[in-house]
Amino acid sequence: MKKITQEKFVHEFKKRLAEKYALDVKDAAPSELYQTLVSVVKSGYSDIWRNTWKDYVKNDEKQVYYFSIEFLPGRLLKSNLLNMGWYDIVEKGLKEMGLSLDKISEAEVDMALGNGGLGRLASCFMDSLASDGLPGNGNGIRYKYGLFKQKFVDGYQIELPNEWLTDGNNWAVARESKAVDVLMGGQVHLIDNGKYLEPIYEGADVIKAVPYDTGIVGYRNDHVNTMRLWDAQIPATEEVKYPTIEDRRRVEDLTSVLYPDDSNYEGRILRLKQEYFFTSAGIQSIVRHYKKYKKPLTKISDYVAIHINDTHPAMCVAEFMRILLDEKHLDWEVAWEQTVKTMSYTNHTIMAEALEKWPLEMLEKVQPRILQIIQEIDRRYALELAGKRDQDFIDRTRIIKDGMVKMAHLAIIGSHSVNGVAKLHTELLEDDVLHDFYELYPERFNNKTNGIAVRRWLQVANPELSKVIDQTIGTKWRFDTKKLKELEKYADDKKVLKKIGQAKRSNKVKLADFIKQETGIVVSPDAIFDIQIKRLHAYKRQLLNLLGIVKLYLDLKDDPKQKMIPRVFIFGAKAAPSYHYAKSIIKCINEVANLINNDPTIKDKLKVVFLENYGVSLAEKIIPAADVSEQISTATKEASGTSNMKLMLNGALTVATLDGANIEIKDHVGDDNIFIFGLTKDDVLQYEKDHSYHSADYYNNDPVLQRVLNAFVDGTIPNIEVEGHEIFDSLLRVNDEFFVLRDFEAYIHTKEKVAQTYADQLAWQKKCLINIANAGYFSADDTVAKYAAEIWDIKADQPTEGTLDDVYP
Ligand code: 4GP
Repeated sequence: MKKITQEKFVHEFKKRLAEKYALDVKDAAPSELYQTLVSVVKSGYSDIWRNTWKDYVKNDEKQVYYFSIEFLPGRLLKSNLLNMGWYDIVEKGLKEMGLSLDKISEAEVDMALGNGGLGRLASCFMDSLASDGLPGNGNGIRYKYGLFKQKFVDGYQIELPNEWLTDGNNWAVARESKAVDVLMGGQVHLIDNGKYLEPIYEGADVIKAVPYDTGIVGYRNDHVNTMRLWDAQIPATEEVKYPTIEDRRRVEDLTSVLYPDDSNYEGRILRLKQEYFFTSAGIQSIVRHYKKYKKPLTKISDYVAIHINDTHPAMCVAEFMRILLDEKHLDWEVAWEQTVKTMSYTNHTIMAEALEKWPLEMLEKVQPRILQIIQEIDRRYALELAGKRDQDFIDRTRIIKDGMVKMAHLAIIGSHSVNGVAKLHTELLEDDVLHDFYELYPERFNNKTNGIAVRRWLQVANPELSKVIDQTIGTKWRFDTKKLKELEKYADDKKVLKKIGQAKRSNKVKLADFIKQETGIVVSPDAIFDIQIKRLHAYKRQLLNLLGIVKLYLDLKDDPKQKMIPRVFIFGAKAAPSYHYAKSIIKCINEVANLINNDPTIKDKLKVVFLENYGVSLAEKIIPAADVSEQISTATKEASGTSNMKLMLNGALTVATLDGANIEIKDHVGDDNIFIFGLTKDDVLQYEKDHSYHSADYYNNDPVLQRVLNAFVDGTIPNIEVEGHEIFDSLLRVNDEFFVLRDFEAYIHTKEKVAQTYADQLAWQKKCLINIANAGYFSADDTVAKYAAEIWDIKADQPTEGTLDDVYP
C-alpha cells in the first residue's frame, strides 16, 4: 500500500478537492468531500491492484470466480481505510482540516445490490478472499437501481427506487476494453461442417456487457482483488436496431433492477435473462483471460474455479460447455470433465419456493443454444444411470421434468462440490432435500458454515468495544479473530466487564439519538435493546416476537404499576414487494408500535421501533447497541443466518431456536450463555410427517394466547382490520405453517428468563464477554480458507500477522 503521513494526506486531499471541484475545504459539501476522499484512497491502492492480478498470471496461480446475482458490500470508505492501514491517519488528517470521517462517510450511498443473507455473505467473502491473500474475483450484475428504498406510509411498506448511482460510484472503473457480447433470443441451428457441429444463430439480440471493476482491498496485506459487475449496453454495430429511446431502454433495462417483480411473466423472463447475461459475460471473460496463462483448455480446471452461489448462476455449467464445445471445439467428454472439475455450488435455502425451476419455453426464448446443451446434459445423465438406478430415481433427479428445468439439479450434476451453509442445513440437504444426489455423489457433499467479516462488524462498526478488547488482550485479534478467545481469561474481571458494559451503553446512547432523529421516538438507553433485523419472512417469525410484545403490553395494561426492566424492541426488515403476507406483518408491527409508543400509561417501560430501509449501514448502527439478538426461526428453516454471528460478536445474547448456525453458536458459548427454546428439528420433521399439529388446540387451551391473538381482530390494535384478520386466520385456520403458536409459551418463558438475567448486570456482562470471545470462530476469513483448501484448491499469499502497537500503544 502507498505509504502516507498525515501531512501528505492533508496536502493531497486539498489538492484534489481544488482540482476536481475548484473548492476550499470550508466551502465543500459532504458529497464533494466524500468523492475527493474516494479518489485519494483509490490512488493509495491502485498500484497494488494492478500488481495483484498481474501476479496471478505471472505465477500461474489458480483463481476462483464467485458468481452471485447479489452483492451487498454496503459502504466501502471506512472498510477500505481500515484494510489499507490508513484509518487513523486519515481520521486525524480530516480532523486537522475541521472535518469528520464519520460525517463524510455518511455521504456514501450503500451499494445495495442484494436482498439479504445471500448477498451479504458474498460481500463478506469478497473481503475475506482479499484479506486471506487468495486469488478470488466476484462476478455479478451492476443494477442501476439496487434493492428498493423502503418507506412507511400509514404503517404500510412503500417501495421507492434506490438511485444509488446518481452521484456516480467512483470506487468502480468501467473497462470498455474488456466488454464482451452476449447473444440472447432468436433461433439456433446446428450444422455439421465436417469437423464439428457449428451453431448458426438467427435473429438473436447482441448485448454488450461492460464490466465495472471494484478493487477489494485485503486487510493490511498489499493484496487487492476485483469484484466485476456487468452492465448491459447496446453495441455500436447494433444501434440502428434500436431507433427510439423505448427500444434502447428494453435492452438497457436488463440490468436496471434487482429481482424484477416475478409475480408476472415479464418479470420472470427478465430475471432469467439477467441470470444468463451475467453468467455468459463472466464465463466469456474468464476463458478469454485464461489465454494469458498459455495453457491448453484441457487443463483449465487446474487454473480456474467457478463458484455458483445459489442456483441463479447455474447456467454457468451450460455456458462453460457452450464455449468449450462451440467456440473451442473440444469433445463433449473432455469439455464435461473440465466443467465438472471447475464448478462448485452452494445451496442457501431449503425453502421450496427458492429452488428455481424454469419452463423450457422460457429458456428457449432467452437462449436456445443453452437449452439444447442442458437437454443434452440431461439426456446423458439419464443414459448413464439407466440400468444402474431405478426409473423413479432417474425421474426424480434428472434436470428436466414435466417441461421444467430444475436449476439445482443442473448445478449439482455439473459440479464437483455441493455445500450447505451450516451443519444442520447440510445435514438436511443430505438426509432429505437432496438425499438422492447425496446417495449418488456422496463425495461431492460437504459443509461450510457461514462466516462474517469481523473487520466490518466489529473494528469498523464498533470502535468502542474494539478499544476495550485492545486494552484487555492487545491487538493481535485484529489479525486473527480466534485470539478473541483470550478474553475468556477476563470473564470474572469486574473492571473488564464494566468496560464492556460502558462500551455497550455508549453505543445504545448513539442509537437512541439516531432513533429520535429518524422517528421522533424517545427510547431510554437503560432499557433492554431487543433486536430482530433480517428480511421479513414468515419462517423467520417476526410474528412470534410481535405476539410476545403484545403480551407484555396487555400485562402492563392490567397492572401499570408492575415493576419491570424497560424494553425497547427494534425491528429492521424489508418484505419482498410481492410478498403480501410479510407486508401485512410489517403493518401490524407498525400499528402495535403506534399503540404502545403513544399510550401514556406505558411510559418508558415498553417501546417498539421499526426502523425504515434496513440495510448494511443501518445494521452497522444497530448491532453494536444490541443487548438481545432474536434468532427465532422455525427449526429447519433458516439455512444458517449471519446476523446471529454479527450480534454475538458485538456482545448481544441470543434468544434462539435450534436452527441454522444457532446450534454452532450454542456449541461454542455453552448452554449458559445463550437462551434456547422451542421445537427442534426432529419435532418439526415429525409434525410435518404426521400432520398431528393443530394450532387451534393451542389457542383454545391457552387463555393468554387467546387474549393476545384476539387483540389482532377485536380492535385492541387499531387500524389493522384487514391485516389483523389475515394474520389471525393464517395462525388458526391455515394451521400456522411455522408453528408460531406451538412455540409461543416457551418463547415467553425464555424472554422472562432474559429479563431476570439482565437484572444482574455483572452476570449479564460475563455472558456477553463469553459471546464476544467465541465469535472469532465465525470469521469469514476461516470459512473462505476452508472453501479455498477443500473446494477450490487455490493458494494464499503468506498470511499477515501482527499487532497495531503503533496505533494503540
Ligand atoms: C440466506 C439464508 O436464508 C440464510 O440463512 C443464510 O445465512 C444466507 O443465505 C447465507 O448463506 N438465503 C438467502 C436466499 O438469502 O436468497 O436464499
